Amino acid sequence: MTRKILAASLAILFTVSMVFVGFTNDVQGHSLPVEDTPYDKSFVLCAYETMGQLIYPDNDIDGLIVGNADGVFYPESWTFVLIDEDDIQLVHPDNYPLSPGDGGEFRDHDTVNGQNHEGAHYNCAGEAVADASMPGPSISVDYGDVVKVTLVSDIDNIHIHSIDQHAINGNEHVNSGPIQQGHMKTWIWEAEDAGSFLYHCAGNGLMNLWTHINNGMYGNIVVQPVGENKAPTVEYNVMFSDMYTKNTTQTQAGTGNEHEFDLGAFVAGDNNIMVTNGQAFNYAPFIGADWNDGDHSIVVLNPLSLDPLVVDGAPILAPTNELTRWYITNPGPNNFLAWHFIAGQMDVRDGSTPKHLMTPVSNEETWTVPPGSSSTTETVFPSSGVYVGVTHKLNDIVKGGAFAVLACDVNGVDNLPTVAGVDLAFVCDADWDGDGTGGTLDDLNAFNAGINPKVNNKEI
Ligand SMILES: [Cu+2]
Repeated sequence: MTRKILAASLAILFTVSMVFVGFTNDVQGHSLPVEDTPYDKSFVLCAYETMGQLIYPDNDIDGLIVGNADGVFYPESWTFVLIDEDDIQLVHPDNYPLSPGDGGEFRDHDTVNGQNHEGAHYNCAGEAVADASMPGPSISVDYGDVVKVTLVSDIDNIHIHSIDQHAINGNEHVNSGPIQQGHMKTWIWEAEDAGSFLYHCAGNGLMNLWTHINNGMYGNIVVQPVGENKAPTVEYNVMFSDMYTKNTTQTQAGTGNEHEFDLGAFVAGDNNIMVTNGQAFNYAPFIGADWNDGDHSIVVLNPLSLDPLVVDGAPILAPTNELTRWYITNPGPNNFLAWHFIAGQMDVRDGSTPKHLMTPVSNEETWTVPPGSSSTTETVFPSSGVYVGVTHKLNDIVKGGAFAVLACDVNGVDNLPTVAGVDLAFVCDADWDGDGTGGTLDDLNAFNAGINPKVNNKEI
C-alpha cells in the first residue's frame, strides 16, 4: 500500500470514527428525552467480558479436524447479556475512582430509574450474568413496536464496547457509539421492518470491531410481522461464526488448551474454527455410520449427554409436518455462509425478497448469508429422522459448522434407530416436560429449552 493510499484510508477511518464519537456526544441534544417517550418494549443489555468458554469439544477427532483443535478453551469470551433494569448496580465513585483516561466527565446518558447520578459508575455483573456465554441473546419485538434499549458496560470490563443494530436505520438509532466501562446509555427506536437482523458490538468506534465479533459479541433482533397468512409452529435461532484462534501461553486453572484471537489468521482469512451458537459441532453428536468403511467409520464429534449441565452434542428437536422458521445469523467476521439443510429444502423470507417476511422464495436448496447478516428461512420436515444444518462451504464443516436436527412425529411413536449410542426414538418420544405424556410438541420444546437453551427456540 502506498503512503498516499494509507493516509487516505486513515483519513476515512478517522472520519467514520468521528461520526460515532460525535453521535455519542450530541445524541442528548437531538433525540427526544428517553424519559418522555412512551415505548412498547424495553431491553437492558450488559456488555460483559466473561472469561473462558469451551469452543471446541474435547474429543479425539484428529485427522478430521484442521489443526490442534481438541478441547479448545477460549479465554476471551465476550458477550451481551439480557438483564433486568433492577440488576444495574450503582457504584459510588469513591469505590471506583475515575481513571486518568476518563477526564472526569460522563458523556453517556447516566440515569437509573429516571434519576441522574452524576459522577457515578454502573455495574451489571451481578447474578444476572453468572451463566453468561457467547453469543448474545435473540431479541424479539413486533412490527411497529417502539423499542427502548439500554446498554450498560460492566465496570470491570477491560475494553470499551458498543452495539450496532442492523434492524433499523439512522445513526441515532442504530449505533450506541463507544460506551466506557461503568457507563450506560439508553435510546429508543421503532421497528419498521419485519425480519431477522444481526446486532453486534462495533468495538471502540470500529477499532477492533473484528476482535469483538470473533470473541462472541453478537446476537439477532427478530421483528415479528403482523397479519401473517401462515405463522410457523416453532422458531429457532442459530448463529454461525468463523473464529481465528492461536495457542497462547496464558494458562487458566482447569484448562489445558487455551487459545486466543489470532489477528494474523484473521487478516489472512484462515479461520481454524466455525462455531454454531458459540461452539464447534454444537448439537452434533457424531458424523458417519455405525459400520466400518475402512478409514472412516463413525466419528463421535460431541457426545450426547442428557444432563443439562454437561456441554454436549444434543440435537435440536423439531416437529415433522409443521412449519418451522429458522433465523440463521452470520456475524462473520469474515466468511460467507452457504446455509443448507442436508435432507431438506427451504423457503426464504429475506432482505432480497419484497418486504422481507411477506413473499418467500420457495424451494431453495442453499442460501447465501453474507457476513453481517441474518436470514429467515422456513422448512417443513416431511418425515422423522436426522436433518443436518450446515454451511455447504465444506471446509467450514470440518471446522465445526454443522448441527443436527432430529425431526420427531408429534402425533405418533417414532421408529428410529440407535446411532453411536444415541437412542433417537427415545429422544423423540420421552416425556421431557414431565406432564405424563411423551413425544408431544411441548416435550420437544422442553427438551430444547432445557438442554439446548442457546437455540432460543420459541413456540408461536
Ligand atoms: Cu465489544
